[in-house]
Amino acid sequence: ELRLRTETAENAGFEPGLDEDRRDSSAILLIDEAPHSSAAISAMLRGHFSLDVEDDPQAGLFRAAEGGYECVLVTSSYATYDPLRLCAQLRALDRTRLLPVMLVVDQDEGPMIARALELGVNDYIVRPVDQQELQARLRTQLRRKRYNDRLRSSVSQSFRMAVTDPLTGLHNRRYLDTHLPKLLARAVARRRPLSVMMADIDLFKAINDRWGHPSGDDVLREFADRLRQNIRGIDLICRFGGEEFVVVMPDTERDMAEMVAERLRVAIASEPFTVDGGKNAIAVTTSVGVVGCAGGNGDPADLLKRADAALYDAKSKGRNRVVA
Ligand code: GH3
Ligand code: MG
Ligand code: MG
Ligand code: MG
Repeated sequence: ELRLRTETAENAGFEPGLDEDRRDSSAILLIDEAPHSSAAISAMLRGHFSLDVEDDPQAGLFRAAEGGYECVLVTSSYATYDPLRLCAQLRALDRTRLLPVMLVVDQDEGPMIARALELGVNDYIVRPVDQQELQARLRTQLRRKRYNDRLRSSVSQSFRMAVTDPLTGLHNRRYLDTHLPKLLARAVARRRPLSVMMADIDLFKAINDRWGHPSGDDVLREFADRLRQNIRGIDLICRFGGEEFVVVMPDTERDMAEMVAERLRVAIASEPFTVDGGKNAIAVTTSVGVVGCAGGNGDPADLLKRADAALYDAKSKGRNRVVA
């Protein structure tokens, strides 16, 4: 459902031929070793695109990798270098993998074209180069890149949204479900400790009942902030359920996790939560269950079950406490 919506929105923005006049400010890098050839191609593009020329292939590769270009134009007029090798390198580097690459070939270089396309070169043009054709082919590559860039950023935004809890900005349970198994497997494989803490706000239903649901939401947001402030950056924090939070702490012995949990408990209980834009202050406490996985058991479900049991223990012992 998410994906469909994304594609529809993006397709709406992709209108070939409608989105530009004849000038395009996109930066193009021309890599061409032969002065006569690069001068001729430059003349066809100057004033229409923002063009940089590089005569050394290796330097050209570095420049492309430095970023800022929307397309790379490679010519086959090399005396000292295999243009296909350059194209292959442009495809192999992370920084240039997604850059459109266009190849300019001589008329008798037909066999090179198939190999170039197989390498992932996006398009080619055969000499003698026609100015209109070159510009049109470039524009197509630039348009396609813009479209792909937009799509990619919206896909990664959709992905972020899918694993983020909108109320608190913390990771959600879906994120935990995919990452806890990985973290746990890594801990077991490296024989490193890993601890999990499960925190649940005490008598939260009463807070909602007394102060209203929006104030309850304020409490949840503030709780999430205090969690972030008291947990290391490398720990995974997630809103597990309504007023229940799970923290996964890699490389952390249970004793250490218990201290972190106690620090959190105090950070919650010691300072009332302000809600309704500062109008009301609410005393909040939390109960916390802490478990460790000392080597051995790599079952995430079991770890969460034990954390839940410890939390239940903390509740039944009177709340506002940590059970490890
Ligand atoms: P305990 O100390 O045993 O945990 O008691 P409790 O009242 O906190 O536990 P219970 O599970 O009975 O109540 C949790 C409440 O959290 C009930 C539910 O309406 C509320 N809740 C769940 N999600 C949200 C939310 O997003 N916003 C608000 N305001 N309330 C929520
Ligand atoms: Mg409950
Ligand atoms: Mg609760
Ligand atoms: Mg609960």
